[in-house]
Amino acid sequence: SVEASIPEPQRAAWKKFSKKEFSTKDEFQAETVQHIETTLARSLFNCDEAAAYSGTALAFRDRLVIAWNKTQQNQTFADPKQKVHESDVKLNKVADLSLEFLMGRALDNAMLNTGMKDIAADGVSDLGFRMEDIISQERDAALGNGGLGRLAACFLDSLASLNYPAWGYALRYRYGIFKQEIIDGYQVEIPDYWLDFNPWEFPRHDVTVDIQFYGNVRKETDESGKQVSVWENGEIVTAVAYDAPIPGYGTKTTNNLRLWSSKAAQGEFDFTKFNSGEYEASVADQQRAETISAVLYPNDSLERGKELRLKQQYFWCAASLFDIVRRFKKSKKAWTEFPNQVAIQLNDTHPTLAIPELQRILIDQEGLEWDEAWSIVQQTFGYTNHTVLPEALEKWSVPLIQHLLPRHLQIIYDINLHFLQFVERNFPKDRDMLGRVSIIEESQPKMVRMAYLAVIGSHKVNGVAELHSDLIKTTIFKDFVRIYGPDKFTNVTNGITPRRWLHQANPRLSQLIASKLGGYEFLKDLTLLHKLEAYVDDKEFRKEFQAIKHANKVRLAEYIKTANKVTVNPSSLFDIQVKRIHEYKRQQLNIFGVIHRYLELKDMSAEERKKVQPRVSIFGGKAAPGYWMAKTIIHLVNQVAQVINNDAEIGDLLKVVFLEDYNVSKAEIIIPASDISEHISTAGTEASGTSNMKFVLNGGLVIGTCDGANIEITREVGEDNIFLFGNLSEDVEDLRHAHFYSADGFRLDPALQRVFDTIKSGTFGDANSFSALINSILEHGDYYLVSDDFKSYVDTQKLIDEAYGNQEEWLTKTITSVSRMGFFSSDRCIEEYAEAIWNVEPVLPKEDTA
Ligand code: F58
Repeated sequence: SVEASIPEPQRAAWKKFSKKEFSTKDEFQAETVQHIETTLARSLFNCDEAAAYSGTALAFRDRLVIAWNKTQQNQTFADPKQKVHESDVKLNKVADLSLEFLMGRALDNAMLNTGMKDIAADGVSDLGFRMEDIISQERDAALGNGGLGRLAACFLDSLASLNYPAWGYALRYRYGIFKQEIIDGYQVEIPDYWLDFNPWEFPRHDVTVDIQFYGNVRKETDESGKQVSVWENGEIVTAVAYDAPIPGYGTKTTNNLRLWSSKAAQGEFDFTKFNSGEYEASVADQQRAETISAVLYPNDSLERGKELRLKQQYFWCAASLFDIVRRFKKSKKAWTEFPNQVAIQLNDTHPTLAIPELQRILIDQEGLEWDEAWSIVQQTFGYTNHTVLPEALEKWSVPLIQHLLPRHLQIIYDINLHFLQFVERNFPKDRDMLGRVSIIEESQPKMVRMAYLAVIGSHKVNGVAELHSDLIKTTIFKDFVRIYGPDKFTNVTNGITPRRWLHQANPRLSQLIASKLGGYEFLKDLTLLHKLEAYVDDKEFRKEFQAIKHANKVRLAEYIKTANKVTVNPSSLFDIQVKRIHEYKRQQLNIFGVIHRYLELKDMSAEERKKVQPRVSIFGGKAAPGYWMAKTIIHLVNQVAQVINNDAEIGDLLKVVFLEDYNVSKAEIIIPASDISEHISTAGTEASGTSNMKFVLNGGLVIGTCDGANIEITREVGEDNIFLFGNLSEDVEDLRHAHFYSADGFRLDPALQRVFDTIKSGTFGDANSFSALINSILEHGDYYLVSDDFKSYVDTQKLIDEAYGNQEEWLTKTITSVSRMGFFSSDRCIEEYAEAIWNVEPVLPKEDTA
């Protein structure tokens, strides 16, 4: 039962020695030095920056743990004296199931969220170190691919900051997203073994779950004469919990991120083999088990249907659900209470197996009837969709699921049967409908459509920006809107945490804002930024705002100098596109635009060149290892950089930089330094985008298509403060069609033709390397509409050069935009989820009672 384990008479002794959170510089230093000397066994004669980081991190970890323990205790069982109703007993109401949490570094975040950074910086300085150097010793926790994983991380920050009782659940990958090296202009992938020293995690060797795979299903009749299914003879792998504290900003609430690690189940280690000298065979099983959580899949869109990926998904869903159910059962409540106590949010379709898994637990293990169980399941889950790209929609082959999860396949078929009967009753005249909406695709082999299963098993489905949420209703889930009605579908426009993406990444700007708004309250209520608009004409404020932007650009220029050995002038216009490399995100459009700019510069006389706005085009991002076209784009960017940066005639007028190994901690340096950032996806393809929000919040402007959250950013900042271009999503289909069938053929803009001719002439190295890229446009239908949008893109870039020429007006645009970004806080998202999907209230931290 949920009871504290120390009996009352002994609690006094316990409390006497119960550790307090440090709150002064002296206390911080004492903790840090103690950790360096004892935990790390170092002395003042061999304490390097790495050791100083470790000591500081351990001191902060201790501080977080104290708050974390209290939070968990407070959220799990309320003080009986204060308890009014039984329903006051809260479980972890929200479980965020996400295969990815792209956390980045934790120390800086922990210091800022606890409000202890200044004290700690002062403290380490006394000990002979600079805080910046210490912070940069930490490796990123890179357990994600891109936007989806980073969104989950922002949500954890907001959930804790808003005092929601919430846990994140994911896998403890031994290898996060690969490290990218650029060698001779090509991407090379290096494994990211990040766990050498990770002070932020707590192994919970006592919190384990045995997970079954394979085996067979037997029907049997129980004592009451009821038919039950028994799943048996499978292979068992154990899930071990590793917990990491998630501190809220300006609150004691510290939530939990639980990561599951796989290991061989007890008894799996074959002692007889070991004894008879077959060491290799005896450890083989162990290694096979550990493989499950070994590595994050680095594909950011294409679904590849690998068995190990499906194993990861089930392993993680089953362990997390077991954990949630175990805690619920301790409360001894009736099962009908489950959806009132627990809300489970599915971050994309990756955790969809949690739906048949919960149904299995309820009917096979808890003995509920199908309908009763199914109603609980549906009320429990919410599903967030992040893409409409057909190649990204998950499908798993029926034979594979049959082999790996035989009982789940039966349940999926039963879910489908009930669902199709329901559809048939309601749409008796529409026979085609059944085939269209069936969870099972009648292909060869048959496939399970995970998105349909997720829609059917959830009570709410949401998209991540207005346009995207409209699109899912008219495309991939059109039939489901007819079946369930429009209310099942909703929108929650994405957001970002202002703590990391303003306060941490851009401390000087945060401080300037605080000085005008009378404190840091805006970090908790970002809508307060609107008050900044009153200062748009304030000379002092403008000067400081501009100086901050310049300083951030100087910092990035220094980084570029060290990393790329390229000198860029910080007074140039910094034009940045950093995100995963993908054809739909159209880095190719950007680099073609750069080549076009280069050709125009080369055409100019020396006199004409004097009037040109100097520009630095900065790219960064990883390509999925098997995505050749994306790798070709990276190669082209690097080749173009090589030529342009070494063209003495061009000098500072144009520089091109590809930043290696883009990740969260690099984003924190890159984003505050932009003048323009590029969000130029083919209309209708980028579900939301979230870096667009980060760039504008840091005083940059956007060049973008009418896609994803760009549309809502435009609505907030005003059309004059964003550079929109290109075709609209409603015209995309017709344009694609016209590429193949238009009567007057495929006509290419002459400027783009010239860009292609230049590439083909070998200016940027072997033309054959880039033929696939050009042919995808000229020969294969230009699916991403690069040719259709090229002219509008380069014309808009011209407008940007002109606008940037008027620095005063530019500054007005950027300040105005920052002040209008209040809507895009992830706090707003979380409140929308809490209200419209989870029906959950915050649990305020209790005052210290010890
Ligand atoms: C991204 N999806 C969307 N997927 O592309 C972006 O528009 C949106 O802002 C963001 O989600 C947050 O909603 C995305 O990042 C992945 O990386 C998946 C990783 C696992 C395989 C499938 C894609």
